[in-house]
Amino acid sequence: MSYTLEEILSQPSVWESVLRQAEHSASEWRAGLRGKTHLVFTGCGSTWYLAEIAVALFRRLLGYRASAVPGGELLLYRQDWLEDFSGSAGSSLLIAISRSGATTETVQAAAEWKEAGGQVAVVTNSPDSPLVSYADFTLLLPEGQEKSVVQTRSFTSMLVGLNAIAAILGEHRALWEAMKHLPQAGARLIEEYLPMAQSLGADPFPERFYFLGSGLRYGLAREASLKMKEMSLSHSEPFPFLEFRHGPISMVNGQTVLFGLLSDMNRSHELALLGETRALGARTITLADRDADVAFKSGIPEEGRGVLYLPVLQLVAAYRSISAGLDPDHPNNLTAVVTLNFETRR
Ligand code: F1P
Repeated sequence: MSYTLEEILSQPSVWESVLRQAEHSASEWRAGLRGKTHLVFTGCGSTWYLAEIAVALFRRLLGYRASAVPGGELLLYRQDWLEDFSGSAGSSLLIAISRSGATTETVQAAAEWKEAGGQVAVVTNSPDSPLVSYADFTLLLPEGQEKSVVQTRSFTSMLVGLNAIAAILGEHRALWEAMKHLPQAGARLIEEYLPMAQSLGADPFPERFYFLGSGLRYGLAREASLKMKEMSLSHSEPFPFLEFRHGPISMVNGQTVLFGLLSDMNRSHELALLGETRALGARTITLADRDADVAFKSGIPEEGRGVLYLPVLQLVAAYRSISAGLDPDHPNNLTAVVTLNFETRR
C-alpha cells in the first residue's frame, strides 16, 4: 500500500496521543500567552493554511487578535509587519508551525523574530529540528510524523493539537470533553466513507474541482484543494462560499465537482450556492456533521470538529492519483522540505 494512503488511514489513532500531549503542554502555553495581545501564526504551504485555521480558532475560542502570514512574506516584506516585529518584544507572539521544522522561510522568520527580542512558540512533528532551537515553548507531536512528501497525518495532528490547546486555555470544558471523541469519530468516518472516496477517486469524468469553506473551514478548504492538486495534478481551487458567485462560477461545467464544507450557522446560504452550481451542471458533495453526503455524526461542536472534514477529501485525492496512474507518494516537482540559501536585506 502507498505510504500516503497508510498515513491517511492511520491518522485518527495518532490524534489520541496528540490530545494527551496538548493537555500536557497546556500549562506551558497558558504561561507563554500571558500578556500577549496579538498572535502571528506562520508556516509555509500546508502549514500556512493551518496557520489560517489556527487564527480562526484562537480568535473564536480565546478572543485573540491574530494574523496568519506565510513565512516567506514575513521575511520579504518585513516592513509591512514591522509593527508586529517591534511589538514582538512585548505583546506579540510568533507561533511557527512546521512538520519538518526545517523549512527555510519559517525557520528564518523565527530567528529574526527572536533577534528582534520577541518570543516564539513552535508547533512541529520534528522535535530535534532547527526551528525548535528558537522556541520559548512548544507543542511537539512526533507521532504525527510521516514519510510522505504530501502532508496528511502530520497536518491533522498539528491541527488537533492547536485546536485542543485553544479549547483547554479558553476553558471550553464541554468542547474539550467532546474533542476526546475525535479519534473514534475519525476512524468511523474513514471506515464508512472509504468506498465512496474510492469510487469518486476512480471516476475519470470530472476535470475540475472546487472546495468551498467559510470561517474556520476556509483554511480546511485550501488544504483539501492542495491535496487534490499535489496528488492527482487536477485543476482544483478553494473559495469561501459566497465568493464563488463573484467570478469563479464562470468555470462551472458538466465536468465540475464542488465539495461543500458546510457550517452549522450558515448552512442555508451555503446550500443555496451549491444548488445554483448544480443547475449549471456541476456535481456537488456536501460534508457536515449531519444531513450531508459525508456526515461525520460526531456530535462534537463545530469549533472542535474541523479536522473531520479532511480524511475523506485526502482519500479522494489519493485514489484519484492512483487511478490516474500517478504515485501519491511521489508528487510532481515537490520535495518534503523546501530549503533555500536565503539572506534577507533590511
Ligand atoms: C511546508 C511544505 C509542505 C509541503 C511541501 C513543502 O513544510 O510547504 O506543506 O507539503 O512538501 O513544504 P513544513 O514547514 O510544514 O515542514
